[in-house]
Amino acid sequence: MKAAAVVAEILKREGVKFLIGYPVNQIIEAAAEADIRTIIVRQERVGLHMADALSRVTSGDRIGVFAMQHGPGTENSFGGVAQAFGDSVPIVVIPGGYPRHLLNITPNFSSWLNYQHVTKWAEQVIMPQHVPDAMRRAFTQVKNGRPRPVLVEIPVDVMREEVPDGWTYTPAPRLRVAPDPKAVIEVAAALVAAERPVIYAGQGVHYAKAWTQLRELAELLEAPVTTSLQGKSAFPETHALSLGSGGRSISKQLHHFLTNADLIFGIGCSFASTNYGVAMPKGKKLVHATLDPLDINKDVRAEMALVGDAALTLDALLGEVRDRLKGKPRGRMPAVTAEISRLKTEWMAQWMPRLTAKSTPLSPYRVIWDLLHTVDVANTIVTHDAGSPRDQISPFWEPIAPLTYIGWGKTTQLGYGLGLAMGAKLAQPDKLCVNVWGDAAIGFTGMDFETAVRERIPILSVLLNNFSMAIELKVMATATEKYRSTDISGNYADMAKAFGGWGERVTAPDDIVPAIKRAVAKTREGTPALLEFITEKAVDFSMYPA
Ligand SMILES: Cc1ncc(C[n+]2csc(CCOP(=O)(O)OP(=O)(O)O)c2C)c(N)n1
Ligand SMILES: [Mg+2]
Repeated sequence: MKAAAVVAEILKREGVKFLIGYPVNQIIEAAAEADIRTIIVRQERVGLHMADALSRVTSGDRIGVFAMQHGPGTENSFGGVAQAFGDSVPIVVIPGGYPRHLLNITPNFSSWLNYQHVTKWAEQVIMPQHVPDAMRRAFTQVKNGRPRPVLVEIPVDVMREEVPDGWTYTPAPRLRVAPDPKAVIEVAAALVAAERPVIYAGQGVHYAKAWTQLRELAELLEAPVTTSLQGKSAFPETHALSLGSGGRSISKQLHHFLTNADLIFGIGCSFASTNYGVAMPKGKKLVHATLDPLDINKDVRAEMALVGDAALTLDALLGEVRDRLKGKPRGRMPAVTAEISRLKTEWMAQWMPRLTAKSTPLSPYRVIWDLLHTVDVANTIVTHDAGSPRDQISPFWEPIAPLTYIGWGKTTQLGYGLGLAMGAKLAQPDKLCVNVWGDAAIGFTGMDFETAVRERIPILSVLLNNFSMAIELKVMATATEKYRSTDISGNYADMAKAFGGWGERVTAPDDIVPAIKRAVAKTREGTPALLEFITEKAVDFSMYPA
């Protein structure tokens, strides 16, 4: 077998159903020959985002794989891999490499050299017989430890060479690590002793599928729960103990409870400093449970820490906490939930005029509110984009089922959301998959709406078009006044139609819900839909301090 065919066969054994890619890479043809569906995008970055979502919405049970050509393909892919690295997403990237006699000669782009800092594992295969070894290493790394991209660069001449018969491949195992039992006892004691604990859940809970344990711990401790953007949907936000998710904009109840907490317990989170995550107030007792010791004592000082898989960690903690409480809850639930409910009522009263506004151009909050109340939330996967749409949707969207919100933002590349929605739809074809984005974001990756049409990936794209980079108005006042530097133009509903999709431009508040219903119906028929809502240049966010 040729090396490219061996790679395809190994992907099959690893359970890969889709190879997302952009030519030329011999693995694309080899994958098709092996009956792996090949999906071709319009630019590499979007394909990587699709692979990324595939891994995210399957908790890493299925790993997204992307292949591209040496030179321009590898150069143009950098953003997609860097975004996955920033947000800790496990994907396998298989770039072609220059032929061996030119492989590491300037100015030829070396993936192995250049991707070192945005992958957890990168290698070059220079002998065809070592393809199975390289793939075993890559899949073992991507399935274990902290999720992050891995890369195997295979020179084009190696791809064409024969791998001698007798090669073998066994799918890489997924191994779990449990925390130190002694440390678990100390942390359980601290959790029980805390008067006003808050639980902060990250995406480690998603990858470990530890949703039930998270809920059990919260109910046992009668403690409120929030999440990072990446962890959003790990805890039902309609639960009486939910404070909503963290992010750049947050709820009033989250701000209040974090400010008044005596202990914050982070589970499956990095606590990394970021503009797109709620900051931990100073002077709190922080307990940090996470998979990667790299994050312990990095951006925040942890008074106590546990290293291990989130499910095993929560299982161990539940046992210890139950022993301590001896089946007797402390009776805090009514007071805690009443306090959350009172603050939530105040907060919603403050935002209701924006969420139900009848004004034109449309309030982006009204569009989001109507979307939330028109779709079947439990069976919808939604993702935001960089810019105002993220900060407008994330505090108000209340997921009720795990993995129904793809949150992101350790780095925030405009245009990421489209590929995420498409990758989610590939993995979960029965769910409505939605990306909510602004007109700056669509400028980056909008061409790949054509991919959704051509590859029959019927997503719903919700565009908040305010003909502007509204979020930049404040910092570009002079450039805007003198040169109109924040202005953008375009008719994206027409663009969607030109690509063969469903497109509608919506300008009146009463048309929002009917348009959403029509678009959802179109996706059910197999046609991707783009709803272009003409919105105001809103820059009001639920931020604390304002
Ligand atoms: C690739 C990339 N470049 C630059 C930015 C910085 N940035 C964040 S939001 C934004 C403008 C957002 O405009 P739009 O999507 O139209 O949303 P609006 O604020 O108008 O609602 C820019 C330039 C980014 N996030 N990603
Ligand atoms: Mg805009």
